[in-house]
Amino acid sequence: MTAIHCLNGPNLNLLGTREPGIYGAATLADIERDLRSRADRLDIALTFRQTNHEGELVTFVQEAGAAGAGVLINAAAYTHTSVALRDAIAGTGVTAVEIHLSNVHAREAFRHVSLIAPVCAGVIAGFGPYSYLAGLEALAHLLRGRSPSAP
Ligand code: CA2
Repeated sequence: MTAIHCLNGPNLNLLGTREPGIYGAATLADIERDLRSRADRLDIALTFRQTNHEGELVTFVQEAGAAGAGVLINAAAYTHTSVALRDAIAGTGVTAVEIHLSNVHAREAFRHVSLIAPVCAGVIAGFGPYSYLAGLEALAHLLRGRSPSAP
């Protein structure tokens, strides 16, 4: 069975409580529920996690690698700053898709830079919670294409 770990970085636990103009009204629990339902339909084993700590996010990536799972990641602010996260994705060899709720390229210049994009298979940004669903579909497509049991 295809396994995907959806990893969420700092402050995403606040979704739906503040800044609805940028991030919308959905909470992270709403996003998890919809993602889980899509994952069930696609026969994907989904693990969903959030942390406010950089080192813990690194550990989550390592755990996904050890489990042979793909990584769907909204690293939030660590996207733009974390060499450790980039090294974890590259070093574990996980297949990762970077996602963002907002269109980071239409925002401040510091959000235009992603340290993890070069070590991810692709990036989806700007579609609100739908970025998670699109990212799941794209990652499943990649993982199944690379699996010996894929049709
Ligand atoms: O658009 C995205 O998904 C981001 O990853 C969200 C991050 C931001 O640093 C990235 O540049 C783009 C911020 C997540 C913080 O979310 C909050 C939600 C409600 C209230 C405050 C922060």
